[in-house]
Formats: sequence, structure tokens, C-alpha cells
Amino acid sequence: MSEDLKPEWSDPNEPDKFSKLIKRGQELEGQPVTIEKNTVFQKRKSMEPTIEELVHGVLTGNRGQLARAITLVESNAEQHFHKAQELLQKLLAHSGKAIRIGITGVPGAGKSTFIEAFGTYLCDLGLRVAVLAIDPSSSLSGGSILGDKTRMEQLSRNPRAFIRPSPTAGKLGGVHRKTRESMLICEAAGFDVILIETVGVGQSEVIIRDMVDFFMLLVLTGAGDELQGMKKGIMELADTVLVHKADGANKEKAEQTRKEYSRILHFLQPATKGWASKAYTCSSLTGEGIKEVWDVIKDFELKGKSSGVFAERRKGQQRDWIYSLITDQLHYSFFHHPEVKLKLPQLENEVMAGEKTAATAVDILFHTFLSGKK
Ligand SMILES: Nc1nc2c(ncn2[C@@H]2O[C@H](COP(=O)(O)OP(=O)(O)OP(=O)(O)O)[C@@H](O)[C@H]2O)c(=O)[nH]1
Ligand SMILES: [Mg+2]
Repeated sequence: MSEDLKPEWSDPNEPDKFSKLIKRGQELEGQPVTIEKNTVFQKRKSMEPTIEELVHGVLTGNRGQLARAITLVESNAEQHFHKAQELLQKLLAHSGKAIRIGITGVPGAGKSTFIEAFGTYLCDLGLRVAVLAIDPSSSLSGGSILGDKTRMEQLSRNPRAFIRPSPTAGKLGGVHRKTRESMLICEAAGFDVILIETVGVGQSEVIIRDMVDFFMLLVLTGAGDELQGMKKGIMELADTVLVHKADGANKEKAEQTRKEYSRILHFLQPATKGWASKAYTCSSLTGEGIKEVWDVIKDFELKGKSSGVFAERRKGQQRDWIYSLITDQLHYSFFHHPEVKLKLPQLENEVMAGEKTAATAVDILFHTFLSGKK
């Protein structure tokens, strides 16, 4: 080897650890490759699946395509919006067959652990279970309930289950739009039960109530004062109150708490016409009471379907959905209108300084919004 084929640098102290030689590149035998002038290079086919591929994938229960379809629906990119709607339109006729269950409760009530136990129980019955989450904080933090996948470790490995952490909010509708559309996709993929988890901190339980058939509230023992302070509103939304973590030393207390909740539920407006919401105890650690929860839901479904309340609620939810989308769209278009964005800070200052009334400022903004070009 000639001198000029030595590497540019090697450590003189450790000569054995570095290559001392470089091989010369080999000449190709035969005709050299030539590229014709004016050759048109074809762009590599995009890896994004077509709508048809997604529809087929979802309908045949292909998990990869299911995840991709949900990603498309969750996308905040405007060019994906129409594609997602086209996909949903094609899947719509195949959706609606699952029972939709909403689960709420304060942070730490054990919602994720309950879903792990309950979901696994349902899978063992031969059912297919999809878990979605609405995380109201994600619109602020941009994150999602990341820990949930690890809390639902057993369920996430179950071939009958599919777990999707909550989407992040963005344009063209908030988190709830995406969750609702993801639910339709999961139904088209053949899931029998959809479980939606949300932390009960305000608006999210109302949103979830509007998209599920059955809504349950997970509570903890030690009620008493807590019970008094609990918003009546959220209890009026619940088809069942579950006193959770009824195990070990907590079991007796849980029974007491259950009685108290039952008593209160008795006096409240029923969440579902013709259904008396009751309180139960259950433990996700021991599995006690898990089966009974499913029995209650089955009973609820049976009664609701025969009385027509079940179908009526779904129809109402479909109708309400239009209005919530309109609100979303208006909100988004208004606050993203370039001239509105430009004028808003100044008007805000003027209102704060007492120079203009809030109504005048809003009037100016709406004139700008309605007459100004996009
Ligand atoms: N003893 C007992 N502990 C439980 C039970 N279920 C959950 N826990 C514990 O309660 C804690 C909270 O459980 P999570 O399932 O994360 O609660 P969560 O309601 O999903 O909480 P966020 O998602 O943060 O709102 C964990 O430490 C669980 O181990 C139960 O049935 N019995
Ligand atoms: Mg959780």
C-alpha cells in the first residue's frame, strides 16, 4: 500500500486500535453508469396509506392501520382534515355497534387501574375492548396521559384490547372531537366495548357524558364531608357510582360510603330516563365487584334498548355534536383571524383602561371578523 492511503489521523499512543490503511475504491467493470440528460426522477411513493387502504385495514381489524387512521383523525394539519373526514364518512356505516362507557373520578380514584382490571375481565369474556382517554390538561400541557399505558400494562399486551392515550388539542375542534371520531373508528374495527377515561375536573365529564351510553363515577371512601362538598352536578350525570378500592382495611368503610351515595342518588334527578342510578363497591386489586359492574351495564343496555331510551340518547348526541363542532369552528376561526388577532390586544387594553366597554370591543372585533378577508 502506498503512503498516501494512510488515514488522515490515528492515535500514535494506541496504534493498534486504529486502522492504518484505507482501501482505494474499486473501479466498476464494464460500462460506466450514465444518466441521460433530461431524465425525470420519480419521487418515491409516499408512505402515507391511501383512504382505501385505511378503510380496508380498519374494517379487517388491522391494528397498524387502525392506529394510522386514528393518527390521521388526530392530526392538527389542515391538509389531513379532509382526508380524515373522507375516511370517517366511509366508516360511519360500520360504526355504532359497541357499548360506549365513560369513566370519571378525581385524580387517584383508580380509573386507569379499574380499566386495566375491568378491560381484562371483558377480554376474558371474549369481548374486544378499546380504551381512549380525554385528558383535559393536555390542551394546556400539550402532553397526554402517558403513564396510563404503563398502568394498563396487562391490558395493553392483550390482543383483544387496544389502548390509545389521549390526543392533544389543536385546531379544527378540540380533544373531544378527536376522541369521538377515534371511537367511531374503533367501532368500525369491530371493538365491542369502548372505555373512555377522563379526570373529573370540570368540563370534561360533561363532554364525555355527551358521547357515551353509560357513564360511571369512581369515588373513594372517607366520604362524609367530601360527599357534602361534591358537586351535585356530576352525580346527576352518573348512571352508576362506584366506591373504588373496597379492599383490605378499607372494605367496611367502602360499604358505609356506598350506602351514603345510594341515599343521595335516590333523591337526585336520574341521569338516564327510566334508570335508577345506584352505588356499588369494587376493588381492582382483588377483582371483587368487577363482574357486577358488567352485569349492571348489561342490564342498563337491555332496558335502554327495549324502552328506546338508548337509541334516543344516541340520536340526541349526534345532533348535539353538530352544535359543538360549530362552536369549535367558530371559536377557532375567530381567534385565528389575522385582523382580529391584530386588533384584540389593543382593544383589550382599552377595555381594561376603562376607555371602551367590553361590548363595544366585541362589536368591533365581530365587524372585523365578518367583513374582513381571511
Ligand atoms: N387498594 C387499592 N388501590 C388501588 C386500587 N385501584 C387503584 N389503586 C391505587 O390507586 C392509585 C391511583 O390509581 P390510578 O389508576 O393511577 O388512578 P387514576 O384515577 O387513573 O389517576 P389519574 O389518571 O392520575 O387521574 C395507584 O397507586 C393504584 O395502585 C384498588 O382497587 N385498591
Ligand atoms: Mg389514569
